[in-house]
Amino acid sequence: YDLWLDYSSIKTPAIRSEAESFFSGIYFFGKNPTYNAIQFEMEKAIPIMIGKSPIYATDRINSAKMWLGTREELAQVIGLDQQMEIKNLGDEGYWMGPIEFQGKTYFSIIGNKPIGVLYGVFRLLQEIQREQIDFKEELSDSPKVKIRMLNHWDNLDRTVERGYAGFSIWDWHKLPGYVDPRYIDYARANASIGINAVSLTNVNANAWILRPDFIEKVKVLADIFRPYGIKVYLTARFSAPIELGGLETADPLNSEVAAFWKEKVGMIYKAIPDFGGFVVKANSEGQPGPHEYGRNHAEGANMLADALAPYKGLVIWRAFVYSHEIDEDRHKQANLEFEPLDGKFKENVIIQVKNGAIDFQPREPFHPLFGAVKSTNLGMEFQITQEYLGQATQLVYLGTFWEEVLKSNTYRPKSSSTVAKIIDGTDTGQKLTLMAGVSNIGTDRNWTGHLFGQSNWYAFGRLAWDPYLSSEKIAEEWSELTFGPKLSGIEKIQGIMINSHEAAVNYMTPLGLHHIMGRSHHYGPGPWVEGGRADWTSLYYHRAGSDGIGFDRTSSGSNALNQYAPEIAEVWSDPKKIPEKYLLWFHHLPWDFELKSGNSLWKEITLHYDQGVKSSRSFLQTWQSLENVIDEERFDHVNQLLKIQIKEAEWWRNACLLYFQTFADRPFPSEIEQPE
Ligand code: GCW
Repeated sequence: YDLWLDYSSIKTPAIRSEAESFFSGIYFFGKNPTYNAIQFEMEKAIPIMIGKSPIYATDRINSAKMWLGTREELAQVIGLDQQMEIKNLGDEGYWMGPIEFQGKTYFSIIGNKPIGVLYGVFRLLQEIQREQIDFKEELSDSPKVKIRMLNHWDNLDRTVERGYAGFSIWDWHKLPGYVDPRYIDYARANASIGINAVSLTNVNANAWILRPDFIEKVKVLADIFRPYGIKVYLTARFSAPIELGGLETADPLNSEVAAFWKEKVGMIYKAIPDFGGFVVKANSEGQPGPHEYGRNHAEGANMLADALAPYKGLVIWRAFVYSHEIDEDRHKQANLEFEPLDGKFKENVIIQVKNGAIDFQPREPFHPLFGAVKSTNLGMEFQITQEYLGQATQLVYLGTFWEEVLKSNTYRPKSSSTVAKIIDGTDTGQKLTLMAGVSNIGTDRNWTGHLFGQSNWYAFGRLAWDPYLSSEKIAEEWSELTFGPKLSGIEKIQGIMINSHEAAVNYMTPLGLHHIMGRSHHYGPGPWVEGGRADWTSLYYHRAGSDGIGFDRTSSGSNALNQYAPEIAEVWSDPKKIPEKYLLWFHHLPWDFELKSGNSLWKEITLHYDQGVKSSRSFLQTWQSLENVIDEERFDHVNQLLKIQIKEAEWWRNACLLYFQTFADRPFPSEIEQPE
């Protein structure tokens, strides 16, 4: 339950005694709810870490040993100009280190705003917990992305779309009267990794959330989250003017519709003065939107943006749009709809783009909208919940995958551009930057169903803060905070994490295969799924036949490749040059096509599936070698789940290989375990 905030006793004597000394004279230079949150956290952490309660200093010189405050507050003792470096860290950054003053050393944490101090304190506690702090060193950091947001796909009846960890933690029935302590722990966890925004409700939205009685409930959550620097957003159902307002239309250009939204927004800001804004899914998968009225996404988004602008609220409009009525490769639809609107969105609109063009597949090449537009705010949407990645029974650490996406070279707007440099504004100049992650949180005691699901929540927060961090480093941080830095064999846990995503891709969708999972629940294999709308069938995506397998997205096929920069289109359109992990995403190739290894495509597919199973078995073996060092509860939990994971890997391998063999009409190579 305590996540990575599961504080434990510090073993290194030097760190322990220094911490003890500094924590015996904590002085806050001001008073505000965020400092209260800091105090609350210290009171939780410090007694466990050093066996003594924190002591607060009554004066800033004599009894103080640790100074906490903003740059301006600290100007009472040290000049503002001595702290110029801190100024450049922005509203949320922090600096920490020793300050010498009148012959005495004060370990200090300074931000430009109280929230920076809170982030600094969390960092300090983590460094101590990992037993690697050097109190003599200076340390500073600030976030590279402005809005670091969780998207909950939580329904008002507490079911969670694509949620695998129980029910929604938002207990609408008992709110506003009953405040579950979990809300505070949720805020602590998020603040400890820098998440500063949360959209509470499903993007397949229910208009009721915008009713005054629900806003009263939302207000309670917003009030709890505020000291932790977290802003609340809600999903807006585009047809709410009809459903709630009694209007006959939701046409964004209709004045009554605009008035409806203005009134709603006004009502919300009266209750929640720092409300973040709306997240909107429109004209996708049957959701209402401006297209019903012959209007485009910009006209829809801008109408809401106008209502929110007086309060500095934002519209986060999703680019995940596709419709089977459009006879185009689904891969292409977002670019087809959004590229022509480049420059037409108001400045308080951000277009939130999934990492890939299809839908959170186990592996996807980056979305071609990144780099394709010049004057549109773009934000990233990752999926933390493992909809297509084994849900809550499989250990799949997503840090490595997200790092791969963020590091992808887009070649636009600059030849050196990467996805990270686009979404943090480095290469685009974009100020309003966003990274959103679809939450994997629910009422399960451990929050995420699978213990290692916690690592994905953690990794998301860290990458949103700094999209250039290495996933290995993040795995190190999380595992040390979760299991203790001194756990012998901790590097084995990190090894499992780092290899887990590639393993899942191998036994699910190797070599660029995609969307071949069970229909609609997306759990387990279903390459045979057919019937109904074409783009919800597996056949549409893998296109296996006696002539070969894969989706031709080159100029002889859908030409989706053309939506990427010419440098990419050129290389990837050659099946001999494209990174093989994307091969069948873009090419339809004969079973005998020769790969870099010298193997035929058929053989290579079988080897990947087989390798996936082998890797998952090796994870269990490694885990079991840690039986004596990990507590029984967590050992058993993961042990049982890894056994399920092996079964599921075998299920994937057997189902996919036996199915594809009916087209390939070739034997399985003798070196693999024969599927049955
Ligand atoms: O991944 C798909 C999911 C839908 C989801 C949709 C979306 C919220 O299968 O459940 O709906 O994406 O992102 O809008």
